[in-house]
Parts: sequence; structure tokens; C-alpha cells
Amino acid sequence: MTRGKFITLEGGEGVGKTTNVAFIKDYLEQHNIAVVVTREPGGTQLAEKIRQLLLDTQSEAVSEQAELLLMFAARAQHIKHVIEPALVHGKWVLCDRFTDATYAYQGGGRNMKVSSIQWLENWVQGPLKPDLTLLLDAPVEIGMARVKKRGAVDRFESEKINFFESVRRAYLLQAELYPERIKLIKANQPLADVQRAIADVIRILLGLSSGLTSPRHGGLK
Ligand code: Z5A
Repeated sequence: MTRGKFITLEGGEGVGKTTNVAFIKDYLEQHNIAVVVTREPGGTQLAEKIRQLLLDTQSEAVSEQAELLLMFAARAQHIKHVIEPALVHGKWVLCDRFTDATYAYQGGGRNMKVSSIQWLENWVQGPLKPDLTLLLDAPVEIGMARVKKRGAVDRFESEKINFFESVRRAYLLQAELYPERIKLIKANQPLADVQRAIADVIRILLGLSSGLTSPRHGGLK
């Protein structure tokens, strides 16, 4: 059986990851592809419990090392019980955040050593990497304004603006380092335009397009 493809969505707060996961799922299903939708941190019973611990604003101060290790503990469960089995059975996996988020939040936001993240990535993931990562990028204040409309904020969302600027810079650095895998989508445009840009990229992965992107959509770098 042909192995499925692994697609991840990344970006800062409120850039539209969750909204567009639903769009991509529908798009792939219209092309008769079986899709497993999941998220990080989370995706299994245990990993969702770890997510609650990580997002909880009431808990004791979380050390940076504990935060990093919990992210990878959740990821280890997720890979073993959800991601790998789906890919092996030919399903495509669509994941809301993955290891690029660790480089962005723990590396960029918390200033943790990239070499520690790389070591954990190699140890936990082995050769597993996404086939495609869509990085939705928008100025921090735009994403935060969208999220604030939702009301209560979690432990990460309570951080200061500098933290999110560092996260954004670290994401953009990841995109520069891995241009073949990470496709940058401008997220501060109307949703219909964001989704046209995403569809352009997905079509390439499906082998349905030459890879030319309409400049009108201006989404793919
Ligand atoms: N984290 C970490 O630190 N390290 C790691 O390794 C991992 C994660 C994996 C949980 O993530 C936290 O975990 C996250 C990083 C950390 N920290 N935070 N904060 P999460 O994915 O659950 O949380 P999130 O990033 O805050 O997701 P979000 O706030 O739900 O944002 P989103 O999914 O990107 O946005 P959305 O819900 O799709 O859209 C937000 C609103 O904007 C909504 O009303 C939409 O209708 C609207 N929207 C979307 N697109 C548009 C456009 N184009 N125009 C206008 N309005 C739009």
C-alpha cells in the first residue's frame, strides 16, 4: 500500500489554522483521499491530557524544560498511536501544528537551544517529517485581535506581544531553512483568497498542477 502524505498547518495565534484544516479536509475528500485530522499538542487520550496541563493557566509556573519535554512526550504518543498507523494504511494525515511549532514557541518564544529541540526531534520522530507544511503568516496584532474576540485566553495566549513577535520570526526562519517543505501563505487577506492560495499548493501535492500560482492570489512564496 502506498504510504499516505503528512500535511501540517502552522502559524501564530488566530492566523486561521483551525478554519483551514476543515477546508483542506473537504478539498482532499473531494479528491477521494481518506484523511485523518488531528492536532498538537494532543491527538490521543494521553496527549490531550498533556495538552490540558500545558494550556492550563491555573497550574504552577511551568519550567521551560518541562514545557519542551511535555510537547515531545505528547508528540511521541501521537506519532505512535495516530500519525504512523494512518500513514502506513495509506491515509493522509492533516495536523494542526507539529514540530515547527516547537522551534517557533520553545525555540523562538522561550529562547531554548535549537540543538536541544533538534536532538528531541531526531529521537522522537526518527525520519518522520511532514511532506508539506502550510505556514499561515500574518502580523501578530491581526491574529491576536481575532483570538481576543473568543474571550478566555490560555497559558500561551497570555504571553506578551514580544513573545509572539519572536514566535513569528522563528516560524519565518523555519520557512527560509526548508523552502521545499514549508509554503508560506499570507493569512491577512480575505479567507477566500487564503483558501485559493492553499488549494494551489495542495494541487501540486496531488500532482494536479504545474505549480504555477496565479499572482492574483499572491499566496504562495
Ligand atoms: N505549542 C507550543 O508551544 N509548542 C508546540 O510544539 C506545539 C504547540 C505543537 C495550542 O495551540 C498552543 O500550544 C499554542 C502553541 C503551543 N499556543 N497558543 N496560543 P492551538 O493551535 O490550540 O492554539 P492557537 O494557535 O491559539 O489556535 P487558534 O487561536 O485557534 O488559532 P487558529 O486555529 O490559527 O485560528 P482559527 O481558530 O482558525 O481562526 C481564528 C478566528 O479568525 C476565527 O474567528 C476565524 O473565523 C477567523 N479567521 C480565520 N481566517 C480569517 C481570515 N482570513 N480573515 C478574517 N478572519 C479569519
